[in-house]
Amino acid sequence: MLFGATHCPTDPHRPQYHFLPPANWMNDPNGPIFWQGRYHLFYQHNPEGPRWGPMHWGHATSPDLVHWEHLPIALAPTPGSPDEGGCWSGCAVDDGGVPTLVYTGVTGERFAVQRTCLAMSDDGLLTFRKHPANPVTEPPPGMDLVGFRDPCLWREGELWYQAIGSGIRGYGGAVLLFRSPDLVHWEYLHLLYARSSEDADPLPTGGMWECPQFFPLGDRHVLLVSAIVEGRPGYVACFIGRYEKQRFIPETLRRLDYGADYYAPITQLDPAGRRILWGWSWEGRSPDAQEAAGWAGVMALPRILSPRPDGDLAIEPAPELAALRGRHHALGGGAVDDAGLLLSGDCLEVIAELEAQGREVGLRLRRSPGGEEETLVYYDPKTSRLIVDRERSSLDPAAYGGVHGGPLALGPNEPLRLHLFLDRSILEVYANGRVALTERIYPSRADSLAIAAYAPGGRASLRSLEVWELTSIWGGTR
Ligand code: DQQ
Repeated sequence: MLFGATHCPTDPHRPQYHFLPPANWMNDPNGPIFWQGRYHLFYQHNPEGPRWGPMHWGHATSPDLVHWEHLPIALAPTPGSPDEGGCWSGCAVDDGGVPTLVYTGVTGERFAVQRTCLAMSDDGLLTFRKHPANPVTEPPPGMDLVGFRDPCLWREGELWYQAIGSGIRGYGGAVLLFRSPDLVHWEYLHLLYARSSEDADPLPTGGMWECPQFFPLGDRHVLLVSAIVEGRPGYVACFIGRYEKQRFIPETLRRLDYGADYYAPITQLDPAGRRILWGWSWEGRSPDAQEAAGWAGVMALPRILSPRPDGDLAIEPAPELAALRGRHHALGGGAVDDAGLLLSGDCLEVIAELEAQGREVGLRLRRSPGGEEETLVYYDPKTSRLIVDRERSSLDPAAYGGVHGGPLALGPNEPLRLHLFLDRSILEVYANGRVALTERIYPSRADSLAIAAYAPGGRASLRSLEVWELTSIWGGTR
């Protein structure tokens, strides 16, 4: 089944192996679930245009986590109902054999009324009926909250637990915890966790938390929240800590992804027990450019989260992505001049190992022959950071620049191991198994395709370089 897919081989910025709707707007991934042998993924979708608007749940399915088919829209706002203003984010659960979407119904002026709703499928996730008891959860009386949305559910024994993204007015981001025997009747317990917006050590986490994700990983629990900082969607905060007596006690806090363009992730447990992470990569260009393109929003590649021996989180692209590998190019080790051409392309997977040797080293991507356009990905030993510099990614003033990065402390003999996925306007960078950065770039020149070494004023010592040309996920519609 393929419903009106337009995967535009002629649009130079439209990704070919990242999931996105046939057209128009997408934001958060919603309700990922493995059901009767297939992956199902839903997403916040405005079918009316390439801008945020009345929220629907778009829907797609995959046999392998990699190749996707579009399905009809799963949820649309129902006039006069608790979701008349939109079907906002949430999750999907298996309620004793009935697949059930647990989502945020919004109504009221400026979407001020936010409550949890349910929708069940009786035909294996093709169509959904909304529960007559909707809404099933609303803000506890007496709490002064700035939002109440994005339910995340799990089971403990016979009971369901629901975490809700929120913020306590005048204090900071918060996650509320509810409990239910049947998904319909919910009792408010207490805060799972809240943090002052004044607390900036090591990161400020703002006044409202969207899309909480709470799950065990190894011998710890992880809480992910998409933090609204200074009034705008900011970044994904990742707390690792303990879960005791239905309360979360964080021990560490980091950003989940150090790039500029990653938000509102949701996770699922697959049949093998892996924790799969989906996230939204918003556009890095002006709203006018998005209107002109006719589409906005890309799903970042599925990532596997696992515990690291040092207590941190390992973030790796799902191994299933190897199914996209087409032509393979391998370069042996050796010294390469700065800006020395290695390969070229815009739909590639790259695995490179470079000696760090106390100097800046990395790769130049989407470089034009004269270097007028290029994106830099490199390790800076002075600050022990991995950097993506997109200040010169595009000559188009509609594209946003910026230099972004995250901490990467390489051991004395540890090489820089870059695993890159380049898919036209989206770049995903994974480094040494522990850092991920998602960035959007829009080179304007048709010849901005080269991959070259980055080693300012010297030579890069390359241990190895492997490149695969990746194929489209849309069954030959590339
Ligand atoms: N997007 C949804 C909300 C969520 C926000 C609305 C996060 O449910 O809080 O489209 O991007």
